[in-house]
Amino acid sequence: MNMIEIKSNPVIGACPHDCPDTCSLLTDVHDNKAIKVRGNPDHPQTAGILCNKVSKYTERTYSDHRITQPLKRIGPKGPNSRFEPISWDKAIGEIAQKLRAVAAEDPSHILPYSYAGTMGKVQGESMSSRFFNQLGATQLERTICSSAGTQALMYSMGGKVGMKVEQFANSKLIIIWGSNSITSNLHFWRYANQAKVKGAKLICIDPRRTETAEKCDVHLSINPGTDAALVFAVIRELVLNNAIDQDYIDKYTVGWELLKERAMHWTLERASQVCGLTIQEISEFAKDYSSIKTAAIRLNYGLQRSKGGGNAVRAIVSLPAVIGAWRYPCGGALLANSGRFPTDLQALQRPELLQGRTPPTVNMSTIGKVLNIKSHEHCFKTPFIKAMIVYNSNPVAVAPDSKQVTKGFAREDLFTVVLEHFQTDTADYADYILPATTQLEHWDIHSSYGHTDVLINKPAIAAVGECKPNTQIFRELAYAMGFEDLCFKEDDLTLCKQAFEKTLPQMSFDRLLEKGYYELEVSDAPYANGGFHTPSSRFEFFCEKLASLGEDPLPNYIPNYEQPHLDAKYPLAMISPPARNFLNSTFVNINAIHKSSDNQPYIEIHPKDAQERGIDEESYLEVFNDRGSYHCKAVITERTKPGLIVGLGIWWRKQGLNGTNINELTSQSLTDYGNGPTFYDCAVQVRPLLKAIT
Ligand SMILES: Nc1nc2c(c(=O)[nH]1)N[C@H]1C(S)=C(S)[C@@H](COP(=O)(O)OP(=O)(O)OC[C@H]3O[C@@H](n4cnc5c(=O)[nH]c(N)nc54)[C@H](O)[C@@H]3O)O[C@H]1N2
Ligand SMILES: Nc1nc2c(c(=O)[nH]1)N[C@H]1C(S)=C(S)[C@@H](COP(=O)(O)OP(=O)(O)OC[C@H]3O[C@@H](n4cnc5c(=O)[nH]c(N)nc54)[C@H](O)[C@@H]3O)O[C@H]1N2
Ligand SMILES: [Mo]
Repeated sequence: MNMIEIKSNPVIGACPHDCPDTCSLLTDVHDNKAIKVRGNPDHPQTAGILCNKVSKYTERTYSDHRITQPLKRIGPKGPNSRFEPISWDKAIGEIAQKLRAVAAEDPSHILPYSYAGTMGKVQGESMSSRFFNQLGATQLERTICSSAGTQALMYSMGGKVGMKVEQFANSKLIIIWGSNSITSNLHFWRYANQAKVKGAKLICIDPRRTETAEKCDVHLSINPGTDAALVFAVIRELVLNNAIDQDYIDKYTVGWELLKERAMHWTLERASQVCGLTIQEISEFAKDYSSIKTAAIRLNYGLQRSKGGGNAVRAIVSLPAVIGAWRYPCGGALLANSGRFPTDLQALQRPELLQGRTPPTVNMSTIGKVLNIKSHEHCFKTPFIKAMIVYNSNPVAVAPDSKQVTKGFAREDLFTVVLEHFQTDTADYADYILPATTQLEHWDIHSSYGHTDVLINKPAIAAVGECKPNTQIFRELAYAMGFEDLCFKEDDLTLCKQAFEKTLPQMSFDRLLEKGYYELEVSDAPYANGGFHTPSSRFEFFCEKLASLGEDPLPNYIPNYEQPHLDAKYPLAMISPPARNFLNSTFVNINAIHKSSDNQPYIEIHPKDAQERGIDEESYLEVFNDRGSYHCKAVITERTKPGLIVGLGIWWRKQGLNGTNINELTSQSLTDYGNGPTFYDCAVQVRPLLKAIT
């Protein structure tokens, strides 16, 4: 399949990782061996720059730990599992037989579980979706990352469309809000830096003094989950100082008077108490925001991982509508630009294969609960899962409340297939592990959530060992299941074309193959004259849709579920944002990266909290709450503040002390909008770990 001969060298590709930057890659190949992956200098968004982890992509591809042949479990499920090799034919035959038997009973007993191991349109949800649609399997609500923020943008703005990222280079005031750009959005940081060199002021709003916060002019160390309160106080200041753009508000928004009324209750004093900022910090921030019309806000998904996360996003994106910053290309806000891409999901995923069936849906963020439903509770709302196929995800490490998740995965009556590159925590629970190709070995096509270019990825090398693309694995499973629709025969190049063929006819596929990227022709200032994609075509401070659902139509400050205070059983707040050298739980097992990173899991704790607990630099910690306990090294630092501990990145459980990772502590409670997870809404206690380090 996909027999296009790759003659060019270097080979053009696209970074598949879940990062807003979606870089264009060049891979130098010699004798079918990938020598080096580089950033494409001709792609303006990439500008020849790659992050540390992806520049080690060949090490990951050729790692000795890579799974290169299908495996079948012969030991117990879990960290002590053992596997033996099995042929592809046998593995596919046995899996199909099992799935056929379960489907014959009720296909809703089968669940796909996937997320963003690759963001590719083809190796993500194309052939796999066709397969599960034809099967009529339970559908997965893919909420684990961005659903609260996404839903917030839908309510207020009607879509995921924001400023063009390159426009930040021209802004005079940049607010980096709930984002550690140097870690998770490096190419945005390049634009912010260009603006800084031209004299722009940079403000970072983040509970932690991140490497990004350190490089900004101002750092507002806000309490987690309190951003909406800050916004209200700022709006009040804007009103009091006559800094609102009444013309923009009148022409292009709905509900201003009601929002204003709510904001007027937020004095500087009140916000200061809730947010943990001084009155002066807030008033100066409001002054900056009111005096610079081309103010630009880069918010990221970090701030929507708490109970009121969706409301916080709605509150923040209201600010540019209040001061009319949307009028300017370099003013406004950016959370995501994914809505600018007309991806043809219909063509890729073929929902018509459901043939009128409406299978149940389960939320991936509560997989711990889903897998612990009892067989007698089986019904449309709570399907009893007997078989699960996991691809592009590592739920045992990344899903919240992992004690529940591992308990579910360990069920002897659960049949689990994992498509993977490595023996992850999730693969430890598989009945079959099927070896998947990496981005260097398969075709794909990509959009981006940070910039506005389509990218193509050509395979640079032949598949390593017996690895196969996800698409091919689902094709073979479809064949073994007897699925006859011709769509199961389409090859990956055809799928790449289908992604935009009908919806973006002006994009020449041949030119894309040659150049590697295509820049969408999209507006620089999408809301300069209103044009929001809401039902009212206006920015909805007041959302009619929410009102009709009987919910609060305005954004509000919604306190966290878990509010630590000094006298509480769990007095510390814990957040667990991305680590610079990892991508969620990907790359944590790559030595080349480990050496350049910290080589063991740790928690940052403020000197004051450490001292009170008898914790010193040599200490190992037990971090605990009612859900579980996590054992790791202590790092005592003023990057965090009293009352807040920070654990970066998602280590695999088996790399952590005593087989634990941070998601032992996080909960399955969901966000206000979008049923998202609340990873950063978590109260814990910490004590020194006395012994038992394994
Ligand atoms: N290197 C690297 N890059 C990544 C990832 C990675 O794991 N590693 N992950 C990728 C993924 S999946 C995503 S979704 C994206 C975005 O991922 P995000 O989760 O947005 O990650 P960050 O941009 O690091 O920003 C999170 C920042 O928000 C701060 N924060 C936490 N709670 C709050 C709060 O309540 N309010 C405010 N104002 N700030 C808060 C954290 O301290 C952190 O610095 O990044 C992607 N890029
Ligand atoms: N505590 C805490 N937990 C979090 C977060 C947090 O900030 N704190 N962040 C959350 C967020 S934002 C996200 S997006 C999720 C991410 O959760 P996941 O999407 O599960 O991301 P990864 O941990 O990177 O795991 C992806 C897996 O896919 C595999 N993979 C990559 N490419 C392919 C392929 O082509 N085929 C196959 N079959 N496999 C492939 C990789 O080897 C890797 O093991 O985690 C969430 N969990
Ligand atoms: Mo994410």
